[in-house]
Amino acid sequence: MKYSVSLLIPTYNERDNIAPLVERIHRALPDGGYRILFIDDNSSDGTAEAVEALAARYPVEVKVRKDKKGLASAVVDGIALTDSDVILVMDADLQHPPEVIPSLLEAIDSGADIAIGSRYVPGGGCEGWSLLRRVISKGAAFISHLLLPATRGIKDPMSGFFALRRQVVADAQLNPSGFKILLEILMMGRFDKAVEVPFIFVTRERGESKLNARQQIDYLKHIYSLMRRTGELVRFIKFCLIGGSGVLVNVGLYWLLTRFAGFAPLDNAVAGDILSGNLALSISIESSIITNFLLNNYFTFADRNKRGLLAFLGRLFNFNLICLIGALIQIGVTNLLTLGLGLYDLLSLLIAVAIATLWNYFVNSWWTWKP
Ligand SMILES: Nc1nc2c(ncn2[C@@H]2O[C@H](COP(=O)(O)OP(=O)(O)OP(=O)(O)O)[C@@H](O)[C@H]2O)c(=O)[nH]1
Ligand SMILES: [Mg+2]
Repeated sequence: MKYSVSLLIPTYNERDNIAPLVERIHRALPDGGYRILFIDDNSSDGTAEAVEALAARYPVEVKVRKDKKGLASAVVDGIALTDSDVILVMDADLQHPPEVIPSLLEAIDSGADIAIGSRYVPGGGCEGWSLLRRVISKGAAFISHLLLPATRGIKDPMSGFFALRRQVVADAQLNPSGFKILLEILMMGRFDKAVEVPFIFVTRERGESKLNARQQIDYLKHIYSLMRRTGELVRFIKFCLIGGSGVLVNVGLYWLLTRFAGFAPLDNAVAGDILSGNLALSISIESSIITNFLLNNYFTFADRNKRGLLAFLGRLFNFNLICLIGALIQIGVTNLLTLGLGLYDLLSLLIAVAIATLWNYFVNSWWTWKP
């Protein structure tokens, strides 16, 4: 029998939450048409038995996995074990209010491929979070926006409360680690329209949180893995290699101009020659910016290369501006580290180059070559 929506709920030691959760879902979806699949990682507190005790009265079942493979992988297994057209994922601990489920399903009905329960759109929020947890959560979303450009349009890519059409993940190679299954789906799935539906992430009343410092590390590993699998890491490496090629253009052209083209080298300049040497320097710097721009435009960001002369010139202008600011950052950091902190000058310069490269890459990727 086919149900129109499968609710996938990963559990680990959530016994006392099961009955209140199922009852609230039942009240939120009075017309039925859903089935709940709990994916339990062999909880020791009798979570699976609590689900089975409800099976006579509600459309629930539980799949118990022998090993504790984690929340995100539980959802992937749940997707494979169901066949409904619509899938909804939520936590078991009632932090995701079941009363929001109809709004998520309505969004899907109205044409969204993914409907995300979002804490970061107007009307959404987190109840009782410490400042530290807020900062960590916002910081995590920022890291995702920075490193995984496809998540930029979504304010809460870390949410664990969402609904989607099965076709979004039908051909996707999902291989998540840790907690953030939505991130995996946003990056690896196929969809046109994702919408965010506000909800308040309430405090857990029963059972214990499984969130700990290890999850933060796992999160970073997951981001890195997604960067690798979606080509974002290769993009960054290309950008760095092109940056290196720019140094060659810069130095090489200065050498050509001052040794063979009549410009005066700066090292043995007499008063009037300083201008000539600096002109050679400026020409070589700008030339390297232009070659870097062209290579990045047709190589690193070929997929974001909007057509048209005006757009091209706009990008060239942005790139110049960002590189100029990058150069100022480099000067500032080198001075700060050497004069302020007494660091060896070449080491300061190396650190400054790394910081300026990150600046150049991320601002250009965010602005010049907008996805
Ligand atoms: N199957 C499975 N489920 C898990 C695992 N870890 C956590 N869960 C479930 O995933 C959901 C979210 O876990 P929580 O510990 O509540 O994490 P959180 O909501 O981000 O953090 P808190 O706000 O502190 O509760 C809950 O339903 C957990 O029972 C796991 O290793 N395997
Ligand atoms: Mg929780």
